[in-house]
Amino acid sequence: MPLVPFLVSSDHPSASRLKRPSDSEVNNNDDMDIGEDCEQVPRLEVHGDKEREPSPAIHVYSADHTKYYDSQIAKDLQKLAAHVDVVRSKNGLPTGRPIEWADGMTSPVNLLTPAKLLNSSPIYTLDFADFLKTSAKDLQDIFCHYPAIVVSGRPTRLKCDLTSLEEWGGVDELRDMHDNSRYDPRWPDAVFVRASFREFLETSKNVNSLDNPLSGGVPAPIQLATDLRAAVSAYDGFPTNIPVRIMNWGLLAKADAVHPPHVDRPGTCTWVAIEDGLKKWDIAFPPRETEEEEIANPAAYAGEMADGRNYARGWNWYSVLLYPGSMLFMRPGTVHSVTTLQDCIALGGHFFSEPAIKHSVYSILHNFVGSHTITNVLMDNEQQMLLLQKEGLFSGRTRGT
Ligand SMILES: O=C(O)CCC(=O)C(=O)O
Ligand SMILES: [Fe+2]
Repeated sequence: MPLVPFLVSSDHPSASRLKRPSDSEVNNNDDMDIGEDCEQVPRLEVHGDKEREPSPAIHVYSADHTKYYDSQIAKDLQKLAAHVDVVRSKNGLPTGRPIEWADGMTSPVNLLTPAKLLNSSPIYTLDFADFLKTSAKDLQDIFCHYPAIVVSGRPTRLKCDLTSLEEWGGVDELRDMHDNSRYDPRWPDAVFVRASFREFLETSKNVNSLDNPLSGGVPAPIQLATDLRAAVSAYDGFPTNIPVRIMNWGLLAKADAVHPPHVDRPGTCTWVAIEDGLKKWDIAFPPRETEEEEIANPAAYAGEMADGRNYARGWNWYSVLLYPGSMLFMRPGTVHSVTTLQDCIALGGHFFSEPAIKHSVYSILHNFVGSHTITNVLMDNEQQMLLLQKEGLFSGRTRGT
């Protein structure tokens, strides 16, 4: 699932922390009367106001600076936008509204002269055709140097509609979702509702549906996912008793859904690919000069990160516009927050990657130290799997050639 630690309405910046059962807890509770448990979670009231105040526009550029979108976004994101602008200015990148954007536009515009990112950018960008041509070894080398990679131009197929959602399972089946219009700071669980995909499409409320399991048909890109490479039979001699679990999910979110700062499932890299709609993906990186100390320090992944976005620690935030065809990779433990700008359907998942294994280890450590602060996911199957894979990963046999 997509490790969705905290959920909060766009109107309420201080995150309500929602604890969810980890996969292992769910598995261990097979005998539980699930029906009874679920009755406590109310049904989504499909019709109702979005309860959102308009606020000034935020300027969002795609990672490769070829696209721009101007969004009216919740007030609590203004401070983040100001920090993003400071980082952009420091890197010699444009801020504010480009001449290509006119009032009333509703889709991203292409920028005529995209600015070049400096080499010091933590985000590497390339287009899908180049991504396919790049060898696994070269991509893994890129992942060694860049904590985030954004690919653009990946072909898409799904739409935010019933036909596409039928591929994800019963459209009338009830699922856990978050109705952010129910946000109540005194009762963080108030946002949990049960709703079907059909109701999700019908409602105009600010709803986020994050844990939609996908079959194994959408694997993590194998160039970077050395855990999957390890499983490929072509790797003769790779111990067959090493478990590899497919960790894929689908994201479905209404415009204005905000997901505050968090890190994903301990130890895993994340990939996400937008099929339809728009997301502003905010990513935080420690300053280059203190990077090694920061990523090793559990304090940088605790309350200060969740509540203060580590501004006080000098972390740099980048906002990236993800649009249909965008595909993002993040190393384990990458701090991010997400705002859905237009109703969105996306695919994604987790994987382990040998070039980022140091970050897996740090991420597991931070989650162990701050397990109830920064993520809701307990040490579980994935960590056990990682330890079991360790021998194979370090043998070098999984590294791309
Ligand atoms: O799309 C979202 O709102 C959040 C996605 C994400 O970061 C996650 O599920 O972990
Ligand atoms: Fe996440």
